[in-house]
Amino acid sequence: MKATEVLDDLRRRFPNEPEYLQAVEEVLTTIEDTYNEHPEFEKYNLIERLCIPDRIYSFRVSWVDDKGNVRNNMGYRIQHSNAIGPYKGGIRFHSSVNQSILKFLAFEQTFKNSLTTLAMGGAKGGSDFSPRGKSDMEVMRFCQAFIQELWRYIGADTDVPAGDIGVGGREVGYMYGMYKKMARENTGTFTGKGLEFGGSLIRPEATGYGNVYFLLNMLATKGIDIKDKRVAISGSGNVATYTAEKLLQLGAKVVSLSDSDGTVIIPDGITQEQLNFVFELKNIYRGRIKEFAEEYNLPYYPGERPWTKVQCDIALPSATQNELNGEEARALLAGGCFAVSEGANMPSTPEAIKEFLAAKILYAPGKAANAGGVSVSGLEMAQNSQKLSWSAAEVDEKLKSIMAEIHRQCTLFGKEADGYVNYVKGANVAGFMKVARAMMAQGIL
Ligand code: NDP
Ligand code: 2IT
Repeated sequence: MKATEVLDDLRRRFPNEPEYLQAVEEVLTTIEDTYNEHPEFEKYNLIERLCIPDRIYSFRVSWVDDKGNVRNNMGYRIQHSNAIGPYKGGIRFHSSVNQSILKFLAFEQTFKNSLTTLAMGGAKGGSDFSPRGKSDMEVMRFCQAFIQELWRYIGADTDVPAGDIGVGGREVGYMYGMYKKMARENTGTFTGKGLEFGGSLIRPEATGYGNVYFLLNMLATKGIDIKDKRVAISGSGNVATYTAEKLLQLGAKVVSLSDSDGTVIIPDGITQEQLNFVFELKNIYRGRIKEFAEEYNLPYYPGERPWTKVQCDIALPSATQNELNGEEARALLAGGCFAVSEGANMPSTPEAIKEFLAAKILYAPGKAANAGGVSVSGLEMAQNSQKLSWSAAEVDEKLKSIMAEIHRQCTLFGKEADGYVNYVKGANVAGFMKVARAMMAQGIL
């Protein structure tokens, strides 16, 4: 089948999975020319095999809350592709989680991991459990119940989960603890672990820092200095806060943060003291960004996203999928925004992407720009295998060179006749070709 025929077929078979179809459409429409140059791929029905996950585990997770009520959530693990290495990808805990969202994330992860230069296949898992408002004990009981079901399908050389929305160091610790107990092994299945039990330095920082490193690579192609640039960030979780930290170190001005309740604007740019407050608020007190706005008397917009609320040179969406639409993209462009680099997975809607590409600004899709997180996860796996731990400087150096290499691959496959680099096409073609070659070499599985 041709790439577009596969897409039509998937639309017919999975009509209730809009996020999955959105991610697949973006990839298939950009790799079509490359695919058509390889008739051998069609013979092996490679595209269809690459779009449909290898397998999906779904299960009920029952746990007891602090009041003694029995609660039930759904749990999932999508093992999308292990063509180039063990299944690898995060776990998301959020009330919105469903099979479509996890299928889109596992699909994206496969291409992202391919770009990292490391040997990792693609996977994603999660639950519609929301850690918001839950006590530590409730979170622990949930994580334990989730792993009692999942543990038999994962392992250091088969499938290695990590964090994502709603899953940070605390949740990984609880899950890894139960995994180790059930599996009777301590080989590092899970990345993002605590430093005391096999975690890697720089893993918490890696996605945010990596996105900034990718941005620096893009800016360098135009000779632009990041210093004093106004940067709008959405979200205030792991990715957003470490993005802000790196930007601050480089002298840029972070003019917004947000959460699912609203947006705070920091007109003159966040200070180190203010950022420390956000880190503590989010990681220790698990508070809301509104409390940060109140503490420093900053403008706060309930229910709003940053994009139309503040002028910026650069936008780094770092919260969730489809959080930046066509209208917001137009507003950003009208305000002079010249670079967008995605910390989140698929934050820009297809309409927003069209606007960015038509305006020929620097636009990096998540699968390239946010690959620093999973890259350092890969480095954590390498350290675990060696029973060694590397210094922060060593890991940071490797992260920088991986992001530079991803940028190089995007440029190689994404440069258009007029010199404009289409990073969407570049990332998709580069990610696809490696996985496709590995699949061809290994036969029909
Ligand atoms: P966190 O849970 O640490 O933070 C998520 C942030 O986004 C929070 O501020 C949260 O607000 C906000 N958010 C989540 N869902 C929504 C929603 N539906 N609407 C509006 N705001 C929302 O997650 P991460 O920082 O780890 O993840 C952020 C993004 O980055 C995700 O797209 C994730 O897939 C991606 N990513 C993460 C990596 C990692 O290493 N952690 C690696 C690569 C990509 P609230 O607290 O109110 O929910
Ligand atoms: O979307 C992502 O790349 C992640 N959530 C990180 C995955 C990982 O295995 O570190």
